[in-house]
Amino acid sequence: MPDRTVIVGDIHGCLEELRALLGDLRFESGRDRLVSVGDLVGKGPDGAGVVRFMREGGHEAVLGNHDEKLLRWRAGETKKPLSDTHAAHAAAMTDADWAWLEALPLYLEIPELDVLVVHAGVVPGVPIRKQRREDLLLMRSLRPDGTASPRLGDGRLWGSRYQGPPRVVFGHDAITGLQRWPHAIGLDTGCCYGGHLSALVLPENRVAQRRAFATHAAAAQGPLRLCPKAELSSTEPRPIVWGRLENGRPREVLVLATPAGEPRAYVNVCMHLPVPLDGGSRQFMNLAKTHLMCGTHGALYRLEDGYCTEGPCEGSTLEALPIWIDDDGWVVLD
Ligand code: FES
Ligand SMILES: [Mn+2]
Repeated sequence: MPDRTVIVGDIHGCLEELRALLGDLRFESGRDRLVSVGDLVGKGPDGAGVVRFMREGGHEAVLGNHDEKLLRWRAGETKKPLSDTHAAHAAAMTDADWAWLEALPLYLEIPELDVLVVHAGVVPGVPIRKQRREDLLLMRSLRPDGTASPRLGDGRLWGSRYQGPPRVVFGHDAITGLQRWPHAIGLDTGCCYGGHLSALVLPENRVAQRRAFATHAAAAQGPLRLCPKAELSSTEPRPIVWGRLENGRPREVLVLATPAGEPRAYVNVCMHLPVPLDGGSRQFMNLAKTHLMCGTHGALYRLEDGYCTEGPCEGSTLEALPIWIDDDGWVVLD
């Protein structure tokens, strides 16, 4: 049995912070055991370096949703293009790194400490072998009916309802941050966003933290699951506040369907002057409902591609955000 087991929260490519944290702890390979809650890659500077560090050190991890995203992309299971950081991490990985990532389990039991490690969470009362894969990878809260939701605000944080045993150690929720529940502890403290890298040190049962050396990723949220595709309309764009504009102000996104039924998401800022298309009126389209329209000087934008066909900014294009349909038919904004 190792002297200490160190379970570290979402690393997201923050290799330098990981090294520093282990240095603070005087971590010794061979004597101590290092386990990651997953999400080794994406967002931060060096996901491939983190994978290599874990692999070469003989350390352990469970699979996170961002790790899975790379694997699915590599296997050709998703049409959605990778973000720039994910693509850079994927490009820097060796065959040995891929093989190691592919072999990661969805959960890790450490019976001698009465601990279960998962990436996102578990549904209380359901044995670990019966948990759904997507819940283990994505859940954050429990709806009133007890089912898992990947979102915050759909109900209670799942850890608040979990009775144990075993004690569950998890990550995935940088928005909530450090979570200490009687039988669960959440360790994602947003290192890649300029927060902290956190680790639970057992059996001491203390949390060690290292402040991020930099803000590596924009403080955007993870993917936002919006609604079933069928609920999108080509005549009534749905305004959603999501993320921030470059000037730090909240960003509004108009989500709609093209006449052919394809989902699109455009930032609600005119290409002529930086004002919202509707100018506060909540009328985003022309009267004929064929185009998005800027109410200030009447610029018309095509639904298909955001291209301005008429008006002072003719020839420019609305800023589009990546959007795709999840396996369950939901529209996801990334
Ligand atoms: S500000 Fe939108 S068309 Fe002029
Ligand atoms: Mn995650």
